[in-house]
Amino acid sequence: MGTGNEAAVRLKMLNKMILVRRFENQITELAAEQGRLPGMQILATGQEAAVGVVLALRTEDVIVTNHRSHAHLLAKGADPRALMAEIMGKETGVNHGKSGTLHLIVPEVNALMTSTVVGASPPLAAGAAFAQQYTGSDAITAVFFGDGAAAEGSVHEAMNLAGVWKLPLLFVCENNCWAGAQSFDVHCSTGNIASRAVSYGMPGELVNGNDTDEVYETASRLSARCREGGGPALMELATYRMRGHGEYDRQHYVDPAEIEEWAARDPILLYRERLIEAGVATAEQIDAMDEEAGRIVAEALRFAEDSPYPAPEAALDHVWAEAGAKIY
Ligand SMILES: Cc1ncc(C[n+]2csc(CCOP(=O)(O)OP(=O)(O)O)c2C)c(N)n1
Ligand SMILES: [Mg+2]
Repeated sequence: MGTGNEAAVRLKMLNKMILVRRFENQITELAAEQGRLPGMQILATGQEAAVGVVLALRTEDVIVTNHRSHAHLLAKGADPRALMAEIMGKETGVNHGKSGTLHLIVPEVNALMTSTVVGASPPLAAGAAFAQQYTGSDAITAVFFGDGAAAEGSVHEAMNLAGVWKLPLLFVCENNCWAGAQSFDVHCSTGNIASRAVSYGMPGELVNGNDTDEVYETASRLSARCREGGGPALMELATYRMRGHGEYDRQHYVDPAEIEEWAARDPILLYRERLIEAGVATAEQIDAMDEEAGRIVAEALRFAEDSPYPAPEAALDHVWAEAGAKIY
């Protein structure tokens, strides 16, 4: 897979994945220190190949995501400085410090909503896709949710509605083998999520979620179908949550051999090797890319740390939108 993808796109995907890993490693470090970050820190370490979905989209396309959102948002073009500031609850953050780490919204890049309510993102995304269909827009919506979320009634309702109304909506289930401390086989009777698509009259594809090219190619194909009026589609990324549910979680319930096995399938290492082998980049060029990502993250941290907290009197600003206001 993957040889058909253009070199520029492949380099961009690797670049984004490296930035996401650097960004989240920084959060891991801060989360281990007392009092540095407010709230629960939830990371997508090991799931970075999901950037392939976002890079298959267009700028005007909308994404709706969940609590494990950093890869999606950075890939869509969110500014790492404003994202880090928001995670720290600062005034210069993407939501002026009001959303904190779990409800990040970045309207400038059409990242409409991050919902930490498990299973809430797909119905919200159905609304966005309906708006796109209703206004005759060319844009589509992609929604990210977990394997655990797939068991929620709201997700089935959103899929059914999208199927009935043929909404331009790409459902992206990141099956990372765990939902909190519950393993996939405990909450899913069918062995995979993708096969449920047939119940809603849409295509469903199970892809290797650690293979960036495969993720990108499938997302490109399915999103084109959504855009051409073919209705919704579902893709399931078979991947792995390399860290605990949140940074507080020591994964005492996980067999260490399982983590080791998936570490050997690290999407960034695999993609790095593949691009070197294909002559798309040299090891030195990729190392330079990594160093640059380190600088971007260090600058984001400096910016966030130097920023003030919001003034108490600003607490009610930006809470309501005027009726009829365009919010994305
Ligand atoms: C409606 C609801 N129920 C429970 C929770 C608590 N909770 C937060 S994340 C999570 C697990 C979600 O698992 P999954 O959808 O697989 O996403 P992952 O964390 O693996 O990315 C749970 C149970 C919640 N936030 N919202
Ligand atoms: Mg999960």
